[in-house]
Amino acid sequence: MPNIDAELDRAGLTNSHVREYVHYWAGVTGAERVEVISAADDARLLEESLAAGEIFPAGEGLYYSRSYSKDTARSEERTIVATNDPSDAGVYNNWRPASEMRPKLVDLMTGASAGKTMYVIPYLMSPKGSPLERFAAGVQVTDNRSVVVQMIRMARVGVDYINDLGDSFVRAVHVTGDLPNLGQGTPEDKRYFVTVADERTILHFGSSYGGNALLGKIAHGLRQGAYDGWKNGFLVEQFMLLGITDKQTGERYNICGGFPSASGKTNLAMTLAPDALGDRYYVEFYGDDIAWLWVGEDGKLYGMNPENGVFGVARDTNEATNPTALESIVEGSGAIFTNVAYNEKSHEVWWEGRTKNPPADLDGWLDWKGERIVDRAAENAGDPWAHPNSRFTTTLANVPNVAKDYEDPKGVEIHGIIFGGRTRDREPLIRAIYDVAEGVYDGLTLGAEATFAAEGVDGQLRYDPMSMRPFMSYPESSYAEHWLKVIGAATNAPIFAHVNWFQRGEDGHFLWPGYRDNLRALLWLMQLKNGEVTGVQSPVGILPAKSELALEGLEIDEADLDTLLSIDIDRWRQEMGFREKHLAQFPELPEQIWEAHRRVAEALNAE
Ligand code: OXD
Ligand code: MN
Repeated sequence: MPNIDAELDRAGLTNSHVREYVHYWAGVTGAERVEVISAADDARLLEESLAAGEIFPAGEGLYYSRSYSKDTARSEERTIVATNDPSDAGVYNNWRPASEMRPKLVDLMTGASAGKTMYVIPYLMSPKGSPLERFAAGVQVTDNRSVVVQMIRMARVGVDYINDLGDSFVRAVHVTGDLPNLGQGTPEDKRYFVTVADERTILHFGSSYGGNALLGKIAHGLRQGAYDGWKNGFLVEQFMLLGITDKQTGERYNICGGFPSASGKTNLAMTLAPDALGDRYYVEFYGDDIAWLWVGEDGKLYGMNPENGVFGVARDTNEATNPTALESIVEGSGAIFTNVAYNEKSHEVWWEGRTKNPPADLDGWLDWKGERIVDRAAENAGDPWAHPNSRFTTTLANVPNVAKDYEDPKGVEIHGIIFGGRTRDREPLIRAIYDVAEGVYDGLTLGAEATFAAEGVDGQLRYDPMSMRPFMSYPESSYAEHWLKVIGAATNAPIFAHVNWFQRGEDGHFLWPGYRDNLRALLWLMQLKNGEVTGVQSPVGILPAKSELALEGLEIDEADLDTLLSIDIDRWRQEMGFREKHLAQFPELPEQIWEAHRRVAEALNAE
């Protein structure tokens, strides 16, 4: 038996509820040692991980790691929200009774960390002193050192964050399991990623990668957070958050928003003003993946990024798409790359889209699985070098344009909420919505285009309400109702907008250049909210008049611009049918949402 109390004493972990929790899980998992972590342990843990061959050097103060090859992404089918109340079951949350899941996970975890160290990571998913602090505290126990160094980057870590919080902490238990023998993706799959939301307990077994293993991030920061928010009057969303300052007028706007996967959320979150507008506008970064939103005592809507780092998708990150990200992973930043390609001789890393072509000299290069590129069989020559979900992990403090007040516990006032679809046609560059119910309706019908051509429904979206489909922890109708309630309580309601950077011409070319130029759409939104422009009313919201968009320094075809600033009524009418079916899945959806749907449908029919 490890001497747990001696270690808890050494670390100054005095919270008796946490101590009891650590004792319990050390007993279940059979760990040989217990070690309490603080952020100050980072350098030592990195040294130990390097010595153990768990990570590799990737330049001065940069690290490389590889996950087990079948453990590379979130696994929605193995992810479960469990509670003690069957009415918590929704369409997307994969609900199971807590009484069924808890014993299953205890059974899987029993003895599963034998011979290993159980690291105890006390963390906070907020700046200290936040009004939501008591929902943000957690203690992850894990038997995986790589998870620890990732968590130190993604969360605020140390015993001081939890010692005074009594029982108000999330119990986040992670056991890696015997990765090569878990039957990932087969009928014998042994993995389970369970959030027992009404017990504020997270039990993840069978992974060491990403949200399956860094429990502060997605399991707590999104799923558990959303459930707590529902019960306690705040919102938790998979949203980026940025601030724009107009240096000429001194006006400041903070915008948050959700984008389905692969729709450029991180790139937008870290964007800079286009060069031609850089003298006037300054963009600050708050967060790329999660926002918690609440109405303050002054009636304003506030938001904060609960994370302390960025776990960004590496693919296609380059000087054009996201120069800010590249600057935040430079030598000395302590960034960790996972599942990208690695050169075992030069210690360089590379991923698809980092440069146009892969390095010409193949000497020393290994793909994300650790296999030599030069030894590849001819039929595998075209395989990607990096996994599509390969990542970089870096702390917020490394991001060059991180907002000066990113650690302010008060959070920042939110002026706009955007939803970013990924649509080849129909969706204009931006359409603004003032009405709260119509804005919430728009979020609920967010989606990215899927290729359902085979079923004859080309152009149909895979709906991803508010980009929360994989993270929903309570029923969708309650989710809609909660949104209406929280945003409806704000005295200065944010303006909503739907943006789409992905419209294409008949020949397939993108009509809009994207990336830094996307800021032009958000500048217009700021000006609309501020009464500086009026836009043009359409059945689906207010579109910019051509003369209102700041187009300095942008070369764009007039006809493309016309298409970007107009809507295709026929495609929209078709879309309304798809939306109706999508929303009809959710029993007892608030009448206000249906009214918004009918208003839009009628406006389209009147055209
Ligand atoms: C995700 C992530 O899975 O951000 O969305 O890691
Ligand atoms: Mn995410």
